[in-house]
Amino acid sequence: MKLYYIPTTRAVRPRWLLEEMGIAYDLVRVNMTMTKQSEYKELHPHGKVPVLVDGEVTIFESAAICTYLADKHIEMGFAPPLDSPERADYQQWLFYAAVTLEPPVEHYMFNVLPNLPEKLLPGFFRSETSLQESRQWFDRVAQPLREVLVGKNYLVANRLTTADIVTGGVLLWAKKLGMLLDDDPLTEYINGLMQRPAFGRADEDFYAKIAP
Ligand SMILES: N[C@@H](CCC(=O)N[C@@H](CS)C(=O)NCC(=O)O)C(=O)O
Repeated sequence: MKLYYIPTTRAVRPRWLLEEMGIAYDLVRVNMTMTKQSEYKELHPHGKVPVLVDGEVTIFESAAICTYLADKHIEMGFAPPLDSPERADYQQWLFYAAVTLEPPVEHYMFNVLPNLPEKLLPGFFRSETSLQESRQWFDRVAQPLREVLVGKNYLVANRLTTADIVTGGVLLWAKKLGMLLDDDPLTEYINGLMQRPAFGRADEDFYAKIAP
């Protein structure tokens, strides 16, 4: 099994899950030049990471890779069984993380990262107002997450699932970018996830790259 990977990116999510699962994989470190070559675009049409190649299966999109792995090894408990009532909650938080929680964090990041290509964020979108708007946007969409996590370490079934890994992947960026205050319940949640040994192994270079 091969995971195409760039440190500090969304590729950390499936790597973290693979480390939690303890299954063997080859980490293929690429860079943003290699991902734009036609050979790589056969794996990922947009030239992005992560991509997982597992035998006959080639799959991209970090959340899809995580759910693929969790379902393939469902006996390991990183996804609730298909017929369990927890499955709905699990899918809800997974989609929420990828579709609702991530956009304001990405928008904030684009505003603070130096040297971002103009095509990704034209200069006129980069402003103090835009920064504040993405912070308010994040605070608003994160509220249900704060509420559901009261008294809990994990989102679903009182154990780590890929819903936590994808949500954690988004909150890692939020933490790294300084979007989380110390007294935000999300800080306690993400700090707890980061203490997991598998996370440490997956994110050895967490602070390596995108620091301004
Ligand atoms: N929704 C996709 C986003 C993939 C994505 O944008 N990956 C970024 C890193 S986080 C990337 O590969 N960027 C390289 C580039 O644009 O050249 C996912 O979750 O996998």
